[in-house]
Amino acid sequence: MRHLFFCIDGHTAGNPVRLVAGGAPPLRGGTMAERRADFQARFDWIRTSLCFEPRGHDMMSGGFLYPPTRPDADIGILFIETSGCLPMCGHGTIGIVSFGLENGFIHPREPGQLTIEVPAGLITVRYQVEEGRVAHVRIRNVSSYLFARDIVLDVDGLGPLTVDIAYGGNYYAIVEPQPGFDGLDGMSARRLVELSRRVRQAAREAVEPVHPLIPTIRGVSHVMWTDAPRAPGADGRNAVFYGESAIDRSPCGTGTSARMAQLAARGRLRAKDSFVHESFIGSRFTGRIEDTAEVGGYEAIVPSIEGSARMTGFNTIWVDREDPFWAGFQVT
Ligand code: PYC
Repeated sequence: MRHLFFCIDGHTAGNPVRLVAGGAPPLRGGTMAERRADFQARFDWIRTSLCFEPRGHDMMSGGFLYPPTRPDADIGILFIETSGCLPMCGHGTIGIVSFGLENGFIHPREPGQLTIEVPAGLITVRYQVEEGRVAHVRIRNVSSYLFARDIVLDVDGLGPLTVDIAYGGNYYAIVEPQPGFDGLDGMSARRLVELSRRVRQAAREAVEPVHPLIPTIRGVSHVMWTDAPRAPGADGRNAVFYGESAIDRSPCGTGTSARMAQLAARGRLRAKDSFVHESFIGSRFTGRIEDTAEVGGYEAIVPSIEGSARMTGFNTIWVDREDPFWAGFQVT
């Protein structure tokens, strides 16, 4: 039996985005968070077959468009990635919105803006079209906050490492330069993956953050290594680890949101400040603190992130149950 998926492939700031525009399974649930749980319970093979080898790779990431479950939203997005179904994905949203608009899969009620329901809540997007292309997308993300500061982890090979844990749609362990981590210069992606696995494991043993309003969002899933910027005009640089072996090629939307929340909580950024974030490959997102907020008793910010995406092609993928690797595989 062959399952067919029509995909629009591309990237946001260098990180892959696969918009699965045809083949989305019908999902049960009264919210996108419930639909996410239903997808994970009944259709996770679609994620693994489209994201893992041989149809994907370690960084593969994307999502499906759904009708929203609430009247104030234009669309719903379900994210898929090598690590699972993220509650929110910033680079994914920029790509999905761009490719969806450019190919007529998204019809905004008001041109130039969209309200989108994602498993982590409601986000809004503003975009500009230039010569038929979506040139820029700015996401007003979910409220983001610093969950814990100065957690000391004993990391094999690095010694004690002090991290903060912050939420920007996913929970991040944020590592700043310190004894044990000199910064990103001279660090290979391979070395970062190796160290990140240990840092994430140690962080998971130390704390289990749970979102105060959406308890299905829990646990440290990502590790962000930070450093001073390289290029003029940037404010910071990062390398984000996700899944089992991925270093984000984009500056990471939820990671930039978490970083801004951490810096705001530490008094290093203020409301209305912007924050230009460089990725591991030098691509950029421009973040901004739009407002202050509160998440279940935590002081929070409302971050926004701007970036752009490019399509690389259409991809009709089939998953053939006779294929020994129909559900995909990973090599770690
Ligand atoms: O942009 O939010 C993001 C993201 C999460 C994982 C990879 N990119």
